[in-house]
Amino acid sequence: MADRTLAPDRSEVGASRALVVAVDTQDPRRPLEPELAEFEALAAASGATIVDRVVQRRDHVDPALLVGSGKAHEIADHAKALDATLLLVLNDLRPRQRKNLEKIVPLPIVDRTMLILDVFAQHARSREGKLQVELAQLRYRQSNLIGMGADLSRLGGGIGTRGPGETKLEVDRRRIQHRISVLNRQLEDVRRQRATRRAAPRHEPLVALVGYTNVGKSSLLNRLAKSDALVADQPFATLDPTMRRVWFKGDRYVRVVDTVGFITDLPKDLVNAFRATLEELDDADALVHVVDASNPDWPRQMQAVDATLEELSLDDKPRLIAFNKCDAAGAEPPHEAGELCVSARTGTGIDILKEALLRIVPEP
Ligand SMILES: Nc1nc2c(ncn2[C@@H]2O[C@H](COP(=O)(O)OP(=O)(O)OP(=O)(O)O)[C@@H](O)[C@H]2O)c(=O)[nH]1
Ligand SMILES: [Mg+2]
Repeated sequence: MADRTLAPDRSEVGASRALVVAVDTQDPRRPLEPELAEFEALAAASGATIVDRVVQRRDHVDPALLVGSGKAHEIADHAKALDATLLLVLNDLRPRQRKNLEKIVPLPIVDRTMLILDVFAQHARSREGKLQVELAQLRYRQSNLIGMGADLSRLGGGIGTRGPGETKLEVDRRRIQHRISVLNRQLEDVRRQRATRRAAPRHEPLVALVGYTNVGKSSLLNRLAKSDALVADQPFATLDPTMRRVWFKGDRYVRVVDTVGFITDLPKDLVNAFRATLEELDDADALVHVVDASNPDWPRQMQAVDATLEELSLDDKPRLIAFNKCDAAGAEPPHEAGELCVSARTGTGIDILKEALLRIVPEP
């Protein structure tokens, strides 16, 4: 039976009035602005209203509090004046920083990893996807509990919830651990069933669309296959792989699968968790890396995708790069001549993309 008290906070973020906080360490390799814009798009995707943003420039994040102590009090006052109900912190928080910050700003604090998990929790549709997200959320909560000090351990807890001599923290840990084992077992069942389905003989070539989130992978699949997979102007609209056949002249076709989008520093647990997608990628004969040519941030996004593909040992597959949204990319396309420039919206370049697809997959 599901332990309701451990159900993910669905959704702490949705319907909140969020004050966004970021520390800018002015690292020239990681300019803050695109990351902040992406963070706020994630917040919007999970339903939050952003009331303001506070950015503090410092050489390093404060190890005890993230921001300076004066800044923390300023944030508390500002949050109160704006009626904020949530603090959204761009930088990932160590448990100690979270605990200290909570003492000064009396609001729930959600960091980037939790925000991504929240969007995933709201968008997961398949049973496997839902189990995977809950597992990742609990793992994240577990790693935060472990860091917390003993002073939390005597709080809360009702009659009968605690074994002899057990602290609240120990009870929480035990229940989380228990729920994690249950989820792992259920996931194994779902995966076994999927493996059986996949075991059918397949000689049909498979191409996977990969790319940063929101670049237009689902739109491109729809355009290629004349289908209607979910398209939305928000990160992580697609979480479960969607497969379609794309037909060519003379009865030839390839299967094309649309996958979950990548993002910089995707939480490790989520990379591992989205096994259904990863299995499709493993099976793929070739990859199409879709890039959003209209987004000035495309080079950073492209790099993040390349890094993830390498981490997943997928970088040796035949690969095409397709610059999408060329209709919106302005007069000066950002890519080099000779690269594929397409628009899922207008259909420009789709025929050329199809020809290129045929060239990178093996003959049937
Ligand atoms: N202008 C323009 N917009 C596009 C094009 N292709 C997709 N879009 C828009 O980009 C947004 C994201 O499209 P999706 O197809 O959902 O992108 P995705 O890569 O599947 O996104 P996730 O599944 O969320 O990772 C939507 O608002 C689309 O309408 C294009 O060729 N040109
Ligand atoms: Mg999609």
